[in-house]
Amino acid sequence: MFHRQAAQFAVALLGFALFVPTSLAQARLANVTILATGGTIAGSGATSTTTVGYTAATVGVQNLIAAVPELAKVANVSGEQVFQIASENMSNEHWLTLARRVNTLLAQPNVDGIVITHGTDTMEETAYFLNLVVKSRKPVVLVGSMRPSTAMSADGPLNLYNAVLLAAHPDAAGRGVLVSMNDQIQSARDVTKTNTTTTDTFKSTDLGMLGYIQGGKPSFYRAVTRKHTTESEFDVGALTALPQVEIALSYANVGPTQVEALMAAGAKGIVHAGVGNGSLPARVKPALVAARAKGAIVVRASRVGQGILARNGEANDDQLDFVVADTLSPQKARILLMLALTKTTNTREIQRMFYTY
Ligand code: DAS
Repeated sequence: MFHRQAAQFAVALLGFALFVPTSLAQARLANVTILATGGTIAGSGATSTTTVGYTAATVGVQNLIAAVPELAKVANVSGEQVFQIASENMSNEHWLTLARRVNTLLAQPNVDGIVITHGTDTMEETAYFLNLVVKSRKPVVLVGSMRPSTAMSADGPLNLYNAVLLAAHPDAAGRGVLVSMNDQIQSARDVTKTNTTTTDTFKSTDLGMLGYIQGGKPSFYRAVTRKHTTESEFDVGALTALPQVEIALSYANVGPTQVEALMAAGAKGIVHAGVGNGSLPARVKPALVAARAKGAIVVRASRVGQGILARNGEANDDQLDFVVADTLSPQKARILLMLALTKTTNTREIQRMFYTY
């Protein structure tokens, strides 16, 4: 009898001895919430070689987490399915919902970081929007994949693992919203999708990525210089909608039709994606002048993709009362102008914002 009790006590002691370190280890891990929105990372195809022509946004967040059991070694992970969409369908309303959920979660002391799984088509836009409205220094990391989860050499699982370990790492705090793909760390402000299908598609070209993730460790080599998150003057708290801002693309032989149609549709701001250094084609300029005269804010941007959009360079912005986009792409200039219009219609103030964020 005594021997049996002694054996039971020994087993219990062993179990406790094993339990304590495990629970202590778990207790030491950061708490990371994964907010799933859809995209290819949640996509599935008919065969293992289907890397185009698959269906995006079919796999739920719990299955994404279950597919990478190694996540439990780098963070205490929980998941929420916020949306389940291909990101070409992302809308202003989705952004407001997502931003509110992010800010609510990050205000909780038991949430240390957030990973957002997202389609790659508009990931750079969602990332920049959140970069301007998240009210926390805690890490927010967007991640996606270029191959569906069913494909040979799918990039989603390792991308998700790296994104979670980045969101759990103290070095990622205070750097603005991050995009983590292909073992690289990019800033929300400067990253853009550069290839339709390859896994190295996200780049920050001229201005450079922030660092790498290698062997389960993030290493930062540069930092962003523009304001973001807790330094931002923008707040989505009370907003029920974002002002309508549209983009007009210029090209050889372009006419005024786009600008006129966008104004007729109620645009409060027009981003002109001009050729070269934001040049205004002779047939488009009058339409933009008319738009300004009706109270719309006009931002000169460039379709080129790199470089500073020089104020008073290809047009007399002082005289036209236009704003220039600095180094923001047309799609990101649209986001900043939408948020700017929630604060002011003063073009000098808006130009300051384009030189600040
Ligand atoms: N349609 C693309 C999207 O959802 C798929 C992807 O690349 O994530 O953005």
